[in-house]
Amino acid sequence: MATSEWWQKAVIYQIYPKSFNDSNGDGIGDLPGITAKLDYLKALGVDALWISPIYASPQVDSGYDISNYRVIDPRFGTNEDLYRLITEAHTRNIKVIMDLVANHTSDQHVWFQQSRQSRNNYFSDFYIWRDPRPDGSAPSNWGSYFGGSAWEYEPMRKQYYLHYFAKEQPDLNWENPLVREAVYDLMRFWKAHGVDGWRMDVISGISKFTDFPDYPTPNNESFVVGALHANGPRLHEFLQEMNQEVLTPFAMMSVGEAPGSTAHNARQFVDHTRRELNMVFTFDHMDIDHDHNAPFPEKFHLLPFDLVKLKHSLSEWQNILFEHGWNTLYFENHDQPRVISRWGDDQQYRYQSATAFATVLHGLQGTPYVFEGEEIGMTNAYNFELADYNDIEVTNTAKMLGTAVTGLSATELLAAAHKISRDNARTPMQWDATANAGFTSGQPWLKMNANYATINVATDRQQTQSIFAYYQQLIQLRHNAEWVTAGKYQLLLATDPQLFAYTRTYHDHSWLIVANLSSANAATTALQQALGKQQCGQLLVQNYPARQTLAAPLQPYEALIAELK
Ligand code: TEU
Ligand code: CA
Repeated sequence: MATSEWWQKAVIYQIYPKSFNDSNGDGIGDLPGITAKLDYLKALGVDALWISPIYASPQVDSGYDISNYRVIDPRFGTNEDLYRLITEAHTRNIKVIMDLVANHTSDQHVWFQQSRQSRNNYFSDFYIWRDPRPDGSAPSNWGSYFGGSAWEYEPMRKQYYLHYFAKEQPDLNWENPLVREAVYDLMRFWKAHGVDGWRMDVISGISKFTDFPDYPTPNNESFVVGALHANGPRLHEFLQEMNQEVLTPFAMMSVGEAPGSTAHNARQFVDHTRRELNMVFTFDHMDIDHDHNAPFPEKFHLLPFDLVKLKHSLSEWQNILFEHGWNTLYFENHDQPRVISRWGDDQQYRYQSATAFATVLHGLQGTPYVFEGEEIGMTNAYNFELADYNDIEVTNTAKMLGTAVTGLSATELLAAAHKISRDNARTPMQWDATANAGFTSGQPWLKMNANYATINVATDRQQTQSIFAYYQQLIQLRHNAEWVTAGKYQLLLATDPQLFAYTRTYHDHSWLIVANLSSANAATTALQQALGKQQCGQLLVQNYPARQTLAAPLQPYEALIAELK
């Protein structure tokens, strides 16, 4: 596989627009706010922005419920504000990737408003409608990712419609060619306005098993979210069609969010000979601390960090996609908590663990995604009470407390939310130590993380140990070193519980990437044995400046990238 596409040497920065920068004091981040920070992003060195949804939306699921795909939500500004942002980004050689949410729309979208009216209008088959069972109940026991049934009854049609997410997010019917053409058309519309590519929301879900067979219910659960929710029979046919209709002719980059896909079936999406997507986001490595035997919602029953599982998962994707397809590399996004709070140490070793996780991620093959605030080591928000959460996953679960459905107490839910809730990533960006971290002059839409006076961009960039400066180095390395793009990956010490170590080999030269992902010292004896005759040469990146060789043990969260000789 060639490695000459722009996105193969790129680092992409994800912006969660509500929380990035508020330009008009209404407490909500907006497009002029992003434009005002383009020089900051240029200084970091990123090549493209992925902006989470900014389209018209009732915001039931923070913009992932779209009521008009072609209009910018007034909360974020105007279409002209976006065109200006794109122009300004392009001037700085930064590309703009938009979020394509095409598995579902908002129930306020005109398509759904029409579709729900009757069984025989133009939009009737834009969504997935099924008759009730003879007893009037939902067509199947399929569950919603956000709790409860995935089916909602519509009295006007006397039918149920399908929704994988909130009931205000009805799933589109991709079997209908009119739906597919409508999606391709809106993609062309944004291309005409300068958009360079797409991040595709739950793309693995667009093709349904249209007979919706009941899931077996081992735990006596009423509703199940399982394997049938993804990878439906026509998925790859649809993606190939989309590729021919839009992606290839208009040269748009594509990254699909693919819950439910394994490294093996990921090749079906990203094998370059199949002409579907450029890359997909896996959930495998994000699932390592989810207890799959826990009651719903699984994600609120967390397991401790297991480095061996993390290495296994990431290595599988590195190995299986090598020379066939391209990886995404990420630890954070708007659906995940802060990595240093989840798996590192956000107190005593905040700088060290932030840079250590960054090192092992950015040394891999693929395109790294940096989520806003990750580059300054922002942490989870421990100052939230249950009432402070906006994330529908928490608010829905809070409604079910004390019922048989969750088995969680309020105290347990709050403790879990501090660890894993999506709002940990969604608190406003911390720019400086002034009121509300310089994010807004008004009242922020979501509570601030209490630590903004000490953790913020301005403070970090003044430190000798600056996380931002470390990210700059990693990004430059990706731009400049061919081995980072193309080198072959090999994991070392697969079962070592402290060290994540691997080599990248390119044209007979090798480089070592290693991090101690624990807060105790880690001996290097086994590492040196694994390297055999190869010696540690020049250090390219390191988060403990004094080190010159591999002789001494690696200190807590110590990380480095070295040439081997
Ligand atoms: O997420 C898809 C998805 O699978 C989520 O349920 C994910 O597993 C969950 O957020 C993890 O806690 C996408 C978007 O990224 C998410 O923000 C949306 O809520 C969801 O689709 C619906 O559009
Ligand atoms: Ca605003």
